[in-house]
Amino acid sequence: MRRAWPVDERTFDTSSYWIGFNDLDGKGTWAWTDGSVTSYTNWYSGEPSGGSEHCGVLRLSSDGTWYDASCSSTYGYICKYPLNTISCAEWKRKGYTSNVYYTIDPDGRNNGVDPYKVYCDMTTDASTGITTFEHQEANRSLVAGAQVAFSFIRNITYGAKSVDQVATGADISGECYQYIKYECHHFQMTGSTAWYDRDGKQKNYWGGATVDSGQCACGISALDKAVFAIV
Ligand SMILES: [Ca+2]
Ligand SMILES: [Ca+2]
Repeated sequence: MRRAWPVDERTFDTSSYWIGFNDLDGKGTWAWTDGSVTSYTNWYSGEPSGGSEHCGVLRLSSDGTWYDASCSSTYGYICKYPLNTISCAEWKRKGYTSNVYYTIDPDGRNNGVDPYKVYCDMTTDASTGITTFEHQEANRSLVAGAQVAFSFIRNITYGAKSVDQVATGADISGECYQYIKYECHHFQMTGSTAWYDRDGKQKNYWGGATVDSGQCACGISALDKAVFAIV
């Protein structure tokens, strides 16, 4: 059975929505825009009233029942899309290739975290879609006046998404990465700087360094040179 789809009322300032149901075939047969015909309808009493009205509208003010209206009227619209899509990669497999926001639910419908919107990069990698979790710290932060170790702290948040939602999305990903760049000068990194993972565990290694090495990339490359010198 086909039902009316949920309406995001924040998106449209209107109470009527085109639903893609019409009888424009000239035979008076009501069908969806993809050509499919359904036995399920939800017409308001007395509708469709016909005449010059050939396009179906859903009205929130009438409990979501349908009316036929003139196809040239301006209303909001409701689009059909697959439910239970877990990632941008799956959206792409389903044929969606635009770089826009999509709704994903990494741990499945009616299970775990609620669905949420992410930006899908469908073009950088031709073979898959990349799920992007945007956060508020994409730009450099000026650190002023922090003298004591660990005295400057920056929390990273991902918009309206909870840590569990982001973590669930990361957990199902084949690869997942996030850059944290440390650009301070004349400051001792070891024992003075750290980042914290989703569980609050302190991590003391930085970009390009081995996990838990307590190093940054330049520390690792300097170590490599020393080893080669000995050999
Ligand atoms: Ca009507
Ligand atoms: Ca879920």
